Amino acid sequence: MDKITVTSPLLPDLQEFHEVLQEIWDSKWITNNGSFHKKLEAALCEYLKVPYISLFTNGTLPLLTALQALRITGEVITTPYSFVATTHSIWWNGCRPVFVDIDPKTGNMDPDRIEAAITPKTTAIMPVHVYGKPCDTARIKEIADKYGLKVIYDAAHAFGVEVNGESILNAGDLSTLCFHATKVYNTIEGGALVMHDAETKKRIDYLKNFGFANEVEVVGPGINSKMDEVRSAYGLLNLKQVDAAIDARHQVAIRYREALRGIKGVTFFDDMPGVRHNYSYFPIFVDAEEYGMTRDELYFKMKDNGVLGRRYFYPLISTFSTYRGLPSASRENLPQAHKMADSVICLPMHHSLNKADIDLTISLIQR
Ligand code: T4K
Repeated sequence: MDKITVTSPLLPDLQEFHEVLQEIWDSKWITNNGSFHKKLEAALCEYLKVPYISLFTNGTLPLLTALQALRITGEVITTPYSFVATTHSIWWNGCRPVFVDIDPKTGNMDPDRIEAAITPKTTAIMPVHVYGKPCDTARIKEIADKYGLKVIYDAAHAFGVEVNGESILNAGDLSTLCFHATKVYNTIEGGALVMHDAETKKRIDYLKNFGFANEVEVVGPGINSKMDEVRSAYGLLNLKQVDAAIDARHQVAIRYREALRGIKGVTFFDDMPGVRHNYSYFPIFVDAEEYGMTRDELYFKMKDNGVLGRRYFYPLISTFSTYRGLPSASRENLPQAHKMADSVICLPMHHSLNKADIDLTISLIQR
């Protein structure tokens, strides 16, 4: 039996990829800000409607580098309901993550809880647009401005997401992207930082290249996180088909919603008004009492039948050994995040799901 996986990578046409590989081979320039790297940065700025972008080798290094670039120290307010890389980036920068509970209506950090978490040591807020659902960026900006804090959005899930025609990636001081194979848009492994001005891009471009400003000057403790030419070229090809992939995902979401609406004990998010969603994930939430089966019972039943959903984001980051001793990691501080983590299943969601895959997934939930 073929398994139906939670996602499947968007792959460029192999013949077209072969042609660009030939070009790279002929040029003998395979990394370090080559021509495909430059072309992909320009193309992504246009597609994403952002002024400046810097490519990275994955989605974790932009998080690490953003905190370095803004010289963040002390405490960083963040959400426990994310992939673990979000909090690890704070820890790797020698800062202390401070967890704030989520808003159950979106899964994102609850802005009403941020102020109570601010201390004299707080220097930044790192929210996540989880599942690509936009955070309340206006409210977060208001709080950040009031207390003089920086805002770095982990926008790993928010490729192409817009609110009232504007990219969500323009919110905050910096936004990070992830182009992993499992995402809506991928460069196999890859990522990016989005910034507002050329000076910040210059600094970040130095930092991702060991801090080199020129052949002899190192202006900061940089790292190596440059995207190479092969993945940049692959990324250019994938950009041509990402809109069609998002449309296909949208159709899957429509079908899931039609079929699952009205099942007692199963809820899901609807689209938000004015938002161009990317349908990166399709989480459902299982209320065991109402549904008559626990989340895990349903999850393993699906698995036994070849439907491999995933429990993103369970367990919560705040429960992992590195973080569970932090005062903000207590269960009492994070009731909504625990509730969501304990009830979620992300259903298969990708551009190449067929009718039979979708029908089987739905039938297993409908019982
Ligand atoms: N911030 C946030 C909010 C993130 O979600 C992530 C990454 C990051 C930061 C960090 O970005 P990166 O440093 O990873 O670029 C996956 C991804 O590895 C990870 O990128 C992603 N978030 C996270 C949410 O999910 P796993 O461990 O669930 O992936 P895996 O290997 O189990 O794959 C899931 C399914 O995808 C497989 O069952 C089948 C399919 N798949 C996967 C791969 C790798 C394929 O069909 N082909 C493939 O090549 O973590």
